[in-house]
Amino acid sequence: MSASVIKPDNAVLWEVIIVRLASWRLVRELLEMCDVALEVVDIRDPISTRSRKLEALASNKGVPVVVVLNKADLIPLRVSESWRRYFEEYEGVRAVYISARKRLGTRILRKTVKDVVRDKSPLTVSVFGIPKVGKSTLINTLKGRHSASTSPYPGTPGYTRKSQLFKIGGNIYMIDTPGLVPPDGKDVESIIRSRPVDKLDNPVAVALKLINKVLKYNPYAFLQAYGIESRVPGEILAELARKRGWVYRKDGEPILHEAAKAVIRDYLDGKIVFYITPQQLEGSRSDSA
Ligand SMILES: Nc1nc2c(ncn2[C@@H]2O[C@H](COP(=O)(O)OP(=O)(O)O)[C@@H](O)[C@H]2O)c(=O)[nH]1
Ligand SMILES: [Mg+2]
Repeated sequence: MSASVIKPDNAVLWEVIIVRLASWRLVRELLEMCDVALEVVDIRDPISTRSRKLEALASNKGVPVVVVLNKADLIPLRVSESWRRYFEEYEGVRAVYISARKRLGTRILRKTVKDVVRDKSPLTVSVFGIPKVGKSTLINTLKGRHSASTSPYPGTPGYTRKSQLFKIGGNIYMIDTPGLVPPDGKDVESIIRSRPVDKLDNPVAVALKLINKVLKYNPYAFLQAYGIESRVPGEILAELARKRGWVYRKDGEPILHEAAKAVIRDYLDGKIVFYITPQQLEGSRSDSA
């Protein structure tokens, strides 16, 4: 099929499909090359930002996984600790919490990596995870201050040949190309990470879902972030649009999709205070849609 056959409105979808296929291929290649897989997740909602498919692939290949609960600077320490215990005790997976941005927890991460593979030295680790969990930030943190930035969309099969190994302490080496894992699941978390915010089909619908999720765990989130008292998702979007001056010139009506994109971006950036605890997760298992 030639590229011209693809209709413009399908172009984004095609892009997503192609990136997905290339991503899994790269993930498999990286798994072949490493001794330990670091699965980076967002500690604010680790269950929705993990990839069961990645974990299954790693397990099939006999590669141990260490779950890296990243962005711990955004949540209380006791909650970070309880997530670590949840993964280790309840799921039987090694887990560490860190802040890649603040460079906290990397020593315990190195120690854990050595611990899961005791009989091998040197060791090679590779970093995996869905978009926006902090893979690149972690890689740069582990490499040190003066490292080059990495490409967000590795996609070609030969890509890993261009990647480099970095010594990150002891006898541990890291592959500097992150394994971008396509998000799975129908959770709103997967949707907002499946493509750039500007390319979402219906940002308003997605933002409404996201606002509902946030309010469930933090009723004050939008008061804290924007000074908006309403707890009605549609009203929150409308009020944010008006506050920012995003209104149609003709009739002064709020431009909801602009507000929706702002909310999604602020959420991904950690500007909206939100996190789930393992205890809340247990409570919401039955009623989650
Ligand atoms: N607060 C906080 N933000 C982080 C941390 N690590 C990454 N981020 C932010 O999360 C966003 C995505 O990070 P990036 O490394 O590009 O994620 P990637 O898509 O997985 O490579 C960026 O805005 C980072 O600054 C962290 O430990 N704490
Ligand atoms: Mg990246």
